[in-house]
Amino acid sequence: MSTLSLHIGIMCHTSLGGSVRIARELALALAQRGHEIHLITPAIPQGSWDTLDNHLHHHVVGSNLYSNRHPASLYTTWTKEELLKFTTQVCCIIISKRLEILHFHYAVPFAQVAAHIRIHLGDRCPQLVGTLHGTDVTILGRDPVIGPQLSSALQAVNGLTTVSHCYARLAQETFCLPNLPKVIPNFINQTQFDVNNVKNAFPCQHHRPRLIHISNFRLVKNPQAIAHIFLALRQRIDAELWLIGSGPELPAIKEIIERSSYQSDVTFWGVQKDVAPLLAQTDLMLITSQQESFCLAALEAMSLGVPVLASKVGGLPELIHHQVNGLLFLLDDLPSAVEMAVNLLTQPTQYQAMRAAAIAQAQQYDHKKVIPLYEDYYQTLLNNVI
Ligand code: GMT
Repeated sequence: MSTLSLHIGIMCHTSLGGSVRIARELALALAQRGHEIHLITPAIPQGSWDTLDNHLHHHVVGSNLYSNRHPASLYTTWTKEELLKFTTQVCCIIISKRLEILHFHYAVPFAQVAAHIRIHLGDRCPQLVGTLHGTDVTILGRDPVIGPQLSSALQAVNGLTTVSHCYARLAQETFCLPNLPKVIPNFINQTQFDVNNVKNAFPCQHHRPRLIHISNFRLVKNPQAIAHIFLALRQRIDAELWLIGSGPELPAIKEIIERSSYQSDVTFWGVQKDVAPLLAQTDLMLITSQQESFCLAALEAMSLGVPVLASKVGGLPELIHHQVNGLLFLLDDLPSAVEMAVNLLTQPTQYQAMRAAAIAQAQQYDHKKVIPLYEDYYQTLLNNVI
């Protein structure tokens, strides 16, 4: 379907995490394809956000709602005043910039904002699109108070998407949706995660196996299991662990590591703006999440030829095919995870095959393939085909 240049608003949080990354990358990619994009956030972002396109405009509205908050936490418990102020300002942007589409990423509180906008603007309301990313479905959607409110707010939108088939089914069930949300998977810009292009910022000689975990270290990522897997593996083979990111569970992991004899084998890199140069120097990514709608970090690793060992939850089996392009273990079966990691890291032929398969799989999720799916979806909504 060919797409005319559209005026699109994209609303997202500013914390560390995949939904924000996807919203920003989508905004930039759409702007580069000639659409007029208005990225709308409730705060000044953590770190600098490069907005390298004339068609991309960033509006920080509300009262800088993220100041003094942990960079990994999603601030979802807005007061009525915060909601009203944000909604009023977004309505002004919609009218002054003639937005045809307003697309929010993460349901709380943006589905409520969207529902209010529909009431405020009536016939002048643009097409409202929402993308459900993860804990907005699994944790907030199941909350006895927030869940029903969210369900009702989602009735106001014209279109809903999710990032995996598993989450589409889960969202339909959780929110009693009449239709399955459209599945548009997460994506990466392959040029940023291309093993051939990554500038080796920290050149190293041939190294012992290096495991990596990248996350916002929230409880849902079950990150203490990373420490347990690594320490059990380390007793069997010489290896090191790199931890990238920050979040509420990080101190607990540090404590586990510091109590062990392998403290010097673990590097805490903290939050990194550009993870690709580090990721490219590692051999296996560990994911231990209790829930995961997609796992963008896994896709980034695969794109760089780093196989992923992950818990078999949520959308992960749609990306990772066990024993083909990565490894899956049953949640909490840490001994199996250790066994699989040791086997893979000690069998070069199997490792090379899995690495090649991971790269091939990641190529299916390049932004050049996925962004047109969003454009088509917008166009379909504007044509009132849905
Ligand atoms: O819902 C969350 O936990 C936060 C959210 C985020 O903003 O990082 O993460 C979700 O969205 C990402 C982008 O679609 C997905 O890659 C993550 O799998 C998903 N996290 C969870 O489902 C726990």
